Amino acid sequence: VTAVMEPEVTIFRSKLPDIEIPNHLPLHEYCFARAAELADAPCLIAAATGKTYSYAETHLLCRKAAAALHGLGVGQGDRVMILLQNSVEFVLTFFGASFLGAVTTAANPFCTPQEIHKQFKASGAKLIVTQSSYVDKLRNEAFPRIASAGVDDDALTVVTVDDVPEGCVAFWELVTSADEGSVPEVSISPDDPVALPFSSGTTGLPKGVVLTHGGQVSGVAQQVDGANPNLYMRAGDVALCVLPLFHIFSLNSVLLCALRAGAAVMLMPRFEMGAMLEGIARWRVTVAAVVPPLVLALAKNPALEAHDLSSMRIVLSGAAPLGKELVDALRARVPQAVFGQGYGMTEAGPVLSMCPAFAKDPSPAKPGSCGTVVRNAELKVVNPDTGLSLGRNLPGEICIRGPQIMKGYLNDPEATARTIDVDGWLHTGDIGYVDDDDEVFIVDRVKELIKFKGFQVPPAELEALLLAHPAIADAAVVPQKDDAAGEVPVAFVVRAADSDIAEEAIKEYIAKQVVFYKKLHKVYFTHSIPKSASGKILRRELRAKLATAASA
Ligand code: 4UU
Repeated sequence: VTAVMEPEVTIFRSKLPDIEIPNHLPLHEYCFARAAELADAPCLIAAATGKTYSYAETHLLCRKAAAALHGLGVGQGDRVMILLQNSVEFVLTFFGASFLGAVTTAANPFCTPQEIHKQFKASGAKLIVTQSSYVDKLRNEAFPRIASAGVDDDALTVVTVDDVPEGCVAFWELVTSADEGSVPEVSISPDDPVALPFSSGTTGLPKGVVLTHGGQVSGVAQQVDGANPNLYMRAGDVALCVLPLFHIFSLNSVLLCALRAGAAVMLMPRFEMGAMLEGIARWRVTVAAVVPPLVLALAKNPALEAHDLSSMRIVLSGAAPLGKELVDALRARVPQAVFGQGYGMTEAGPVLSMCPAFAKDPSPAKPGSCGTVVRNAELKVVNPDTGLSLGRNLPGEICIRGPQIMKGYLNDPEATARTIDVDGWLHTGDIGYVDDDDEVFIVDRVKELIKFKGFQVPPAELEALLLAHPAIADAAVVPQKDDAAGEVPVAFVVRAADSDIAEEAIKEYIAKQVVFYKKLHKVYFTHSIPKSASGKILRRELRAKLATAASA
């Protein structure tokens, strides 16, 4: 008998020691653990109104929101959809649902009715919290009829945070009158879902990513807990929350981490340069989570000089690659701040690695690095073709394992099995390497995903729309490099026989059906789409075609 050789696996771990993670706690209990101690400290700051809420007020309002949702029929395991910009109401709904053992799925309110409906349907949400201006999107025929008197079994309950259009329920009226003592006692297990963001992962259409209480507690603890937190925030810090909370970067690394650390969260409903700079100066923002296009906008903006940004201590960039030149351009204008990157993926809970220069006891990070793997987790790099583990400095697919990763995709065991292998490794579809100093560098992406300013653009979604057009015989959507957005989606299209459909017509056809960042920036007509024997689009070939065209 010949012994089967176990292939050797190189596992990379954090340079910081592992910590104790209280992941038996429900997420709300974990995040508000110091609510009593910090009762009068600022917790939420609504930048738009200037209103601030202390930890005691926020905690109380979250429990009132739970009671209000419960009164509307929301119970353990139910899904609540949030269709809001960053706001106090977003936070209250998220934690209100958490208290009940319910699950929130947040969507971009700028999405089209069709896009929102897909997530609504897939998530099985029974109630939507939104603002009055978005209600018309829900009057689309795809949605169930909006209940006319609050609770009604077949109808959709729509709660609005401002005005109350016909059939909708007033958020604040319910929340202020709710009795926080009426929140039912629920027993929440660490394995229970708490959040359901949507992501296309490495392939296909957007899928519900099941993030659990225990997983989110772990993911937050890996960043901000322990004697030497990797992302050091404390009471007195003010975190800028301008990235949308429906995306996991902002939800997890800003909101949840800041609350756990006892910091205040300055909520901005949208990105508007002037308001953001004023907010940073007025509320003395210390920690800013940003995406590379925001760094670009800041670096180029002359208004920066007119604002006092001296409070800024940490600038954490993520969701897309951040170039060294860009950092240098901004660093000169905010010299006292530490710049660095986090590397995250919705399915990974989300953070895989974080800049060690953000730690309480900091260590330096090189330009372009995404920091070191978070604590209590394992990272490996594998050859994407053979799956064999690679050593230092060798690029391959990054895989992560730990208590923070998703439980799986909602109702999609096949997609889950393709992403998390039997040994518990989550395959990211990112190509990167770990250097001699344990720093992670991302160099490429083998998955289909396109990222426009950090927003997900799933090619499969656009391809399905293109193929539904009678004048289009075949199509493929791939990323094209772009200075401002990082990447933009472009299409290769095979016209149907006898069709002479023009580029503009195709772009308009798509633009009508999708949110702004999924719009096609270019259509290339071609005679065929390169495919493998099994029918998979050879995206690498198309990307190479674009690259040669660009350099020609
Ligand atoms: C190069 O983008 C995210 C989450 C980002 C995040 C979260 C918490 C960053 C820092 C943080 O603290 O999630 P998704 O699911 O929208 O997109 C995931 C993909 C990754 O697989 C990778 O391809 O976005 C890309 N990405 C990055 N690429 C994410 N961060 C980076 C990065 N550099 N720093």
